[in-house]
Amino acid sequence: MYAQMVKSEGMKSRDEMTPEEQAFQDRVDRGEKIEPKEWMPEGYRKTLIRQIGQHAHSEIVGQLPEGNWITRAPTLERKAILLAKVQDEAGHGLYLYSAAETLGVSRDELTEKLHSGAMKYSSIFNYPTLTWADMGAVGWLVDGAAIMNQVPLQRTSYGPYSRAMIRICKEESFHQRQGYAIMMKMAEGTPAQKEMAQDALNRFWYPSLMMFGPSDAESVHSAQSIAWKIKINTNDELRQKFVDQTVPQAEYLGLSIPDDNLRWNEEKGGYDFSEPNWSEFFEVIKGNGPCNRERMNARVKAWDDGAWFREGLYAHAEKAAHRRAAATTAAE
Ligand code: BYC
Repeated sequence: MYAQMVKSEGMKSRDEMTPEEQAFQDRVDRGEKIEPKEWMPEGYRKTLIRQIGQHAHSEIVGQLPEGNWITRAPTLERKAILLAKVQDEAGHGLYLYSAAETLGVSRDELTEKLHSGAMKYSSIFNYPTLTWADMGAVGWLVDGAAIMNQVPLQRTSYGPYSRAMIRICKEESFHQRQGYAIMMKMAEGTPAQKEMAQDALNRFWYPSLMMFGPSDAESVHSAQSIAWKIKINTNDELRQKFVDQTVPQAEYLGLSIPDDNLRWNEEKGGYDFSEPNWSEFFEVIKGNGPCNRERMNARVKAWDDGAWFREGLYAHAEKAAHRRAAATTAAE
């Protein structure tokens, strides 16, 4: 049904594991949570830092395409809702950076790696948001895909990541609903509004399918991450679930999924659908998507512009520490 998963580089069979690694794998297999100070294989730690760090970066960069619409939201109510959603994304980024920090990496190091291109963020945020209907499509499809991926991650083996996911998923569900509500309003509106909704769906459909990552046959990390329960499902499994969930929602809106090959497959109990353009995906994650440069420039500028504020906080912390030390000496 799905493409065969490839063996991840350096993945060990049980016989090749040290006794410590075997005991760790047994804990994961029993469904125990791994906590920050406990022993873990170096590869497990590195994989988590990569995935949680990239997830955090996605939340932060993900604010940009929507933040762009706050000043142009059509009503005060829509403006307040969008503002709250974008603030939620900032909060998600912070929970996730904190979860990554429990693995011995600092937020500054992760930020530096994002800015130098050594770490990625979700491909989806390299596409432009051209009309108000795009806010609907982003909430409906992008947050919808994010939830499909993140609900199983609530059961991931690393404690701090799984707990962050529980909180994040609650908020993501509201995000998806607000996106669908915008799409409903537009789809029930004037012919021009309905056309805008259809155009947004046309542009965001395939990039949303790409969010789940390459096909299982091309996914280099899946086999090891699934064995360690860092990931719970394969990329293709989640993509299929997303399509099956989303097609009836599009039908309810009276909009068409831009895929001539889309049809229900009784035998597999799911839809057959066209794959996204994978060469476009690999170009986008290499940094050559429509908005990669714009997004990174905006992040680097925000970081540089905030330098004076971080320096002020460090100076204040240093002064406070001096004062505390002086008070302790005086009391002795
Ligand atoms: N974009 O072996 P694979 C959100 C990279 S947004 C960019 O399958 P893995 C939000 C992958 O990193 C969603 N890069 O990797 C919603 C790897 O390269 P590296 C953020 C991608 O890690 C609304 C290479 O391709 N969610 O939440 O097993 C508003 C090979 O792939 C992508 C998460 O991050 C992509 N789409 O599986 C605001 C969820 N796909 O690292 C925010 C947590 C793959 O070796 N992450 N790559 O250089 C995951 O579940 C997994 O990391 C992925 C990829 C399914 C994304």
